[in-house]
Amino acid sequence: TDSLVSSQPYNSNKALEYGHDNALTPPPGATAVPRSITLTASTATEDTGTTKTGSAVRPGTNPTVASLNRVRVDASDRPLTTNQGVRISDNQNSLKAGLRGPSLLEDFILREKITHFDHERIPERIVHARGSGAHGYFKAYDALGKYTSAAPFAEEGKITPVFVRFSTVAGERGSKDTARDVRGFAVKFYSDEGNWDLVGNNMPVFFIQDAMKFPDLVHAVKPEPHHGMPQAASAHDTFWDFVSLMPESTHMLMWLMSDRALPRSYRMMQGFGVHTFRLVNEQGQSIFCKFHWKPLQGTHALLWDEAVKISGADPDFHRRDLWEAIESGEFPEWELGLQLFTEEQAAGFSFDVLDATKLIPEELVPVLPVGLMVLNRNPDNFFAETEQVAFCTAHVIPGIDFSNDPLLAGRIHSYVDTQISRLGGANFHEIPINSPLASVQNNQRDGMHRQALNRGRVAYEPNSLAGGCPFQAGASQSAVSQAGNGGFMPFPDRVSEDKVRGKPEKFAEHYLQATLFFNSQTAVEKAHITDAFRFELSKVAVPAIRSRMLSSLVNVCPELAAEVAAGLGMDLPDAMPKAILEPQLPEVTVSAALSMMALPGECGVRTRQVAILIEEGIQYSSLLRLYDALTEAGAVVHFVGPRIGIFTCASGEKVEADRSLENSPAVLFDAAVLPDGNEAIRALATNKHTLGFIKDLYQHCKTILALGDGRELLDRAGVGPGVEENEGILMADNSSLAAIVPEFIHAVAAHRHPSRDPATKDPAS
Ligand code: HDE
Repeated sequence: TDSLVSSQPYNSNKALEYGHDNALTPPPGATAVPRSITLTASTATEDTGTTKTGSAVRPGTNPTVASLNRVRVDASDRPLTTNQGVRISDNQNSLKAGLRGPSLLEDFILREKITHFDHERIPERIVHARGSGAHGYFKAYDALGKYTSAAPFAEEGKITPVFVRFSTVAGERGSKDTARDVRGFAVKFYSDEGNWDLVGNNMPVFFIQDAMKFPDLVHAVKPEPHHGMPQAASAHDTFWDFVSLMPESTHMLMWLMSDRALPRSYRMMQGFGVHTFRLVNEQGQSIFCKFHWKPLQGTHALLWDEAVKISGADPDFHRRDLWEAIESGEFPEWELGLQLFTEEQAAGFSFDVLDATKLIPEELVPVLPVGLMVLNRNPDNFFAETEQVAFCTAHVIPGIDFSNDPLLAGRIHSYVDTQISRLGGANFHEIPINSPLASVQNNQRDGMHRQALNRGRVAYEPNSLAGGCPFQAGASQSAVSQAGNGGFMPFPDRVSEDKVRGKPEKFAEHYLQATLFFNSQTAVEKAHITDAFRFELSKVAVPAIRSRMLSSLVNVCPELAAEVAAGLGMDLPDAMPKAILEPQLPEVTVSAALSMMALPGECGVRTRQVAILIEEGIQYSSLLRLYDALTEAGAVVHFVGPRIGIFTCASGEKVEADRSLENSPAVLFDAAVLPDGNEAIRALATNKHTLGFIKDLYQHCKTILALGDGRELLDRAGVGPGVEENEGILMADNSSLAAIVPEFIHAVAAHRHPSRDPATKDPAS
């Protein structure tokens, strides 16, 4: 039949599923759909299925949708075939000589299936193996031609499609999302002048100053090679041995021990290009630049105890969060900002801008907002897109150039190189997720898995047989070339120095910015940093390593070092000798932007997960009111029962629990409501999970609203008499409910209530 011999190898229906190819922004109203993935209390009946998440929302699309069409597969109404397109009659039984006889070697169908399966895996990334990705777009606020000729900034309002991958660093591909770790923040811009990859992290500095040390760093943090432990954790001897011997890592260690290493969501972290880059304009003038991504969702973190428990309850916590937000139309957004500064300014700074262990305080060079990135489409296929995407710092476009940061130099080599073995050869740029939207024509040929059909007999330049094509584009900054049509020209940075192995003088100062970072934190953030050092070092078996690290911390802040030492039951050692005794004085000693509290976000309770506990006999009307108010505000409400399924309220209505206390512990929620209803509360109190659930919410400083009898659960959970005096613990009965709802929503939007944080009260907690 026609459908079996279709001339269209790709998914011809898929385009409809994704809307118009030229629809670059989400359809109107798409971002305003409440994320209800549960049955609404008002419509609950036994036979109603759950509403599909975000079913009302069509993911927004961009030109990458069309470019990927050629490889989209549509199996609907089509038969199973082999890879050669031969229809398969029986996918259950191998070919045998008789029903009980031997299987036959000629069974090419079985052999093809098993052989393909045998080769299904590719090597995981050396670092950043665990990650999640999404499509979206970048929109420039203004034309930036004054600073750069880079295509994404060419015009006000210009839209460039992007693919972004977030990741942890140390863990293997299947490791938990909530490890204490740096997070990767890699953005591929499919610009019309070629692909530009901005491969950054969620912290603005790095452990080391020179690429020469990267393999050592990674060998130290990865599972120890003799026994392969621990997975996705820096809390072990080899890591702390290495970093305590490398004082240049101290500043980054402060970030790693801070709450930045435990993001609540990939959507709630900043991104940084880390290195100093160069922008170059059409006239060939250059300015130094640092890239910043600021999440409009704000910066929020997990507590360590939460992170530990989530890693058991939902190891895919961040992957799920990103996927569900995008599916539901809650498209995460980041503002791109630039710190721009001249070489002359840089020369005057107390630190070296080529040193990736240093940041430039925003008080010294402000961040100029230049555009907005929106992630609005989940991948079709995890492997084909998120796993095969190849980010390379070498992928720059005219207008973007490198500085001489020696760490960046190593990266320019490493990323292309690693893809060659990871993705099986030099043609990884042809994998659909990696191929540019800009056209590609050159004389590179052949290699494993080549897809392009280069035509004709000419594969060299210069040539006359192909009319000299493809021809050199010339220099974009040259007066003779037409503006914008020239090729990539490196900035002609003058070099006249001896060839040496060494470091510039200012690289030797290792502590001032670690101190700046610590002094810029709020009390509770400081307490968490202290706790994190204590925890990590308590896992280090060799006392000399602990002691060496403490001696380094003395140089950052003697009080911090003393608290950590006390927590380890150790004496405080003398300060580690410094490499530079009289460093230049820092320009800035406190920088508000370094605290996570500086970016609370603009999203209120949108996408916040709120649990409403239910049982047989709960009081219905108050729940309904809360449910409606919360979903209206964009929160995701879950009814959590002692089991999943339908429960009957005191007044006869039915409510369905989509989660249970057993399958969804408190750490998976941002806030909870304890229901009203005498009998229900008595039953809930006897459930073995309820009181632990409430204790965790309380300990983790989350918002709790107790309705009527529900407050008895707080007493039973032993969260303390006078608990209602605490921030974020709210009580209401029927008459006061209307007044308390906005207060509750406000409290949930605050993320958590640090004044309740035990870390600030008891350092050894
Ligand atoms: Fe990477 N890094 N890195 N890195 N890195 C990789 O490339 C490397 C560094 C970062 O989602 C690898 O494709 C060297 C800094 C991210 O696919 C590898 C050095 C920063 C990702 C590699 C660094 C990063 C990687 C492994 C020091 C923040 C994941 C797989 C000279 C600015 C990208 C791969 C993704 C991945 C090398 C240091 C960020 C081995 C040699 C600094 C976000 O090539």
